[in-house]
Amino acid sequence: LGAWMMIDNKRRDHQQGVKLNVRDIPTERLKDGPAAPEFSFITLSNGYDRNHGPIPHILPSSHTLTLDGLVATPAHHTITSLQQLPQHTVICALQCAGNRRHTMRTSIKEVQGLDWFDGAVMNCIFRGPRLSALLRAVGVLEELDEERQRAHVAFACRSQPCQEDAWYGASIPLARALDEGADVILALEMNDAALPAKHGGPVRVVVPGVAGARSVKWVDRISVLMVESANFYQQHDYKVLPPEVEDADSAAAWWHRTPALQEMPINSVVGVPPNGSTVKRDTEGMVTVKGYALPSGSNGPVVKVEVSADEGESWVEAEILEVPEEVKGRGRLLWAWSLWTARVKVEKGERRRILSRATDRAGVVQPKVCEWNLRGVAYNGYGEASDLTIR
Ligand code: MTE
Ligand code: MO
Repeated sequence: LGAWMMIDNKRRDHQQGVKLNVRDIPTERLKDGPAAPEFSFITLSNGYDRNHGPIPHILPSSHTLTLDGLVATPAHHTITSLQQLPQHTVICALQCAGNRRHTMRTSIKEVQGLDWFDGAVMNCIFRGPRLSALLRAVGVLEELDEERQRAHVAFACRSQPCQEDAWYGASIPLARALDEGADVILALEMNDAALPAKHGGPVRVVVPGVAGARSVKWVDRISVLMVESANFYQQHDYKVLPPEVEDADSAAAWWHRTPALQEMPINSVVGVPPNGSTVKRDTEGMVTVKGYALPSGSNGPVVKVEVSADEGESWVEAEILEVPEEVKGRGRLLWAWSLWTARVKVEKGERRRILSRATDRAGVVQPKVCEWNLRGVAYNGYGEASDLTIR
């Protein structure tokens, strides 16, 4: 599972962006991962991490998880009791909703938020009990009547004071939580080892296909509610605000009217050649292009990736790489990313671009442009390597 390409994972705390209200949090704790992780099919050790507060270091033996809210019999779990339940494996690409925010900023206009390039994503093997099994055990009705269609399952981490709230929390619709096909788990392991502290160890939620913000790390309370989580990051962040909302003041009136972002859209990114690089064509005038593609939250996997070296006039189909032998058979692949490669003919010149676009199982094609939103979330315009010098 060696490194296959590098993805630019730069980000900076953009000056005009949302002011990082760091308060008492040591700045080194707010770092969001290495500058340029190596991308292999399974992201092994250098995946991004995103923390809205300090990383708590929790002894597994002292951690408890409460299940409460609209359930028949509230319950407590320990890490040991979670380990004793049937374990389910999920291979999924976990991504921050702000992945590719830099491209939205630079190709459309200024946005607020950490200046993520293309590396706020990792594709890992997660393992742990199914959320649906835990919820059934405490007596959540499987038959959802009309009222219950609006119910949410809220995840909280009360041991982490955050920049914008006293704790971290998020919620997903109860229907998704109860749907076995949605593969929501409480991960105790990542890549066949105990979940590392920075990724939420000893236990985190993993909601495949949904914005990473809902996969609450160090989760210590799960509540069935008739409303969404009241947490700041559910209510006032991670939403696709309408394009007319252009600053924080006008956003104030819009947060409660805008749905929380859940499923992420079909996406793809060009990783090789990197932006701004000089590329020498081979003897046939061809250039090798590599990248990743991300499935949408409901119609994975990615079934096709195409590449264009003439601004979208013509497209060549990329080859989607086979999944490594050691990963095959470990789980369904509908939540995983696809790594792809293509050879395209490119004209010599400067400031050239190479574009990519992915198609999902339902035939949805990644759009050329993605509508701008103030927080720069869920950007999925064509993948691009820009400012290339082709020799
Ligand atoms: N859970 C807690 N408790 N605190 C957090 O700050 N960040 C969320 C989510 N879960 C967060 C959290 C966000 S915004 C993302 S994108 C993912 O975790 C990142 O997961 P990772 O750090 O394992 O990559
Ligand atoms: Mo995030």
